[in-house]
Amino acid sequence: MTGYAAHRNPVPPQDLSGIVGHRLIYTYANGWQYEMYVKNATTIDYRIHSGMVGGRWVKDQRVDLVRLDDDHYKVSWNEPTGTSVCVNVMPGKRRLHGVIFFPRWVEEHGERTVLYQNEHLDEMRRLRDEGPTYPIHVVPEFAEITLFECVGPDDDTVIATAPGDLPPGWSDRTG
Ligand code: FER
Repeated sequence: MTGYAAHRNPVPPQDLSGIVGHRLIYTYANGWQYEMYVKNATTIDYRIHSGMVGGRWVKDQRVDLVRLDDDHYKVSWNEPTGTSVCVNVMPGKRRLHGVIFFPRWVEEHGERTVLYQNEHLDEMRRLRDEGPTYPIHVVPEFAEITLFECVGPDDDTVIATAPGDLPPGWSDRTG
């Protein structure tokens, strides 16, 4: 057994109970307001209250969720539209950092993605495959988490309404 470096396990403890089953509402420094429900360890539902694709909403998006450290999680995924997202979440600090990687066609025609995506999955994949994909529009922004609440896992009623059909001021609730 020579020539092989023994190495330590790089994975920190993966207790996800501090984020699974929670709803977050947050506003990026560019003013875009998002809501994410961490439905379980592999799934999110979300709504986009304002910004480049405000009005868009999605259920059951499969994600990679990891705990990086105390009060620090990372959620990463790729959308049927081709958009990729990585979000670092620090609930206790009410701090978040997201990087969104938009394909060129979404940057040019974001309005085509403003819908309840679950009813248009084949259309989104077709638009993704038609492109254009490049150059990718990279949007890295910090955000303040204005609401962080435990609502319990696997609840389909947490995000069940289009962002535009909520009562006025609904996303302003803090806590
Ligand atoms: C986020 C940033 C971007 C987020 C979702 C997106 C739920 C999705 C973007 C898109 O597909 O248009 O923080 O959180």
